[in-house]
Amino acid sequence: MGDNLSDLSNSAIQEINECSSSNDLESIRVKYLGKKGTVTAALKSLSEIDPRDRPAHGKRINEIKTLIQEKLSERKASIQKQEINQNIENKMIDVSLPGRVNFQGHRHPVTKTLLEIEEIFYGAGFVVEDGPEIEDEYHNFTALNIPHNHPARAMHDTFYFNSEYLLRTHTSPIQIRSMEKDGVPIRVIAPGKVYRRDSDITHTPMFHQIEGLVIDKGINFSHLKGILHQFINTFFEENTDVRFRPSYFPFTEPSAEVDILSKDNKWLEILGCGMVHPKVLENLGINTEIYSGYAFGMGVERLAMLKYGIKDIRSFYENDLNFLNQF
Ligand code: 2U9
Repeated sequence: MGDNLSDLSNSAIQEINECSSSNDLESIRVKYLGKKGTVTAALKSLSEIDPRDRPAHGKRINEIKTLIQEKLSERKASIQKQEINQNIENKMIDVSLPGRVNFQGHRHPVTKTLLEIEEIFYGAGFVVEDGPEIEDEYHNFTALNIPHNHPARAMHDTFYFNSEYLLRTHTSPIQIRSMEKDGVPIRVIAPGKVYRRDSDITHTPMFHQIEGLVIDKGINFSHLKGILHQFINTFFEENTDVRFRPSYFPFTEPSAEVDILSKDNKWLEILGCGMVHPKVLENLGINTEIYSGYAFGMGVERLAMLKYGIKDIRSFYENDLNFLNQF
């Protein structure tokens, strides 16, 4: 019996010492000290032994019980300490690791180009004007010397809502409205979205234009050439060769298209311009004996394509981050 008790005590202590988790330690407690545990069973079996040996045995079993309890609580404390340290270590933050990179957004290349163009004209004394994208056919066409049945109406591939309202096909109506509001003299640029039923490598149904208009006493074509040379050299950041090629627009007379000489010696069209047609001024009740003016218009996407060497205008509107992040 004595040997059995010693074995019991030794194996309990060994198991406790070798145990490394709170859960396993609890299993050991149940195994020895639980209701059906070995030590409990030994105490219960005291009644079966010789009554003269009972006190000594009882004392010995109780000593073992106390010893196991002590060892259990010692081990429990040390395991808990270990587990806490382990926890701290697992959750430790390595402050030397590089931080998470936050995705930083930026302006769309078309917006960037538009603001850049605006800035150049703002610096040359132009006021920036805004206007509605849904226009009536008077402000989009008639006031600009494009009457009903004029072939230019067909050229514009217009999105119509009904016989009167449409999506503006150019930003010119902004300037008509500016003159209706403030009269002349006027020196404005009109940037914004315009819409045409057109889609291919160089056309999207929505694109951006910037138009300019100057009406004052004694304005002539040399003023127009001066401002456009100044703009082109600032925008393309170098001395660019420029040529003015005769053209036709219903709202300007004479009219011209402006080309720049590319690095591979090709003339590239970048904008259109001209002296404002007297009919347009007369429509607004402006005395053409006193006032004259020039106007110009350019496509913002086209200018961005020329500046950054982009081949397909549709890439601006595909939301491909690899494309957009280049800018
Ligand atoms: C008023 C009078 C005249 C604006 C002008 C152009 C020439 C022109 C095109 C450039 C490329 C349109 O985006 S594009 O396809 N524009 O060539 N625009 S003169 O003339 C005006 C504007 C307002 C009152």
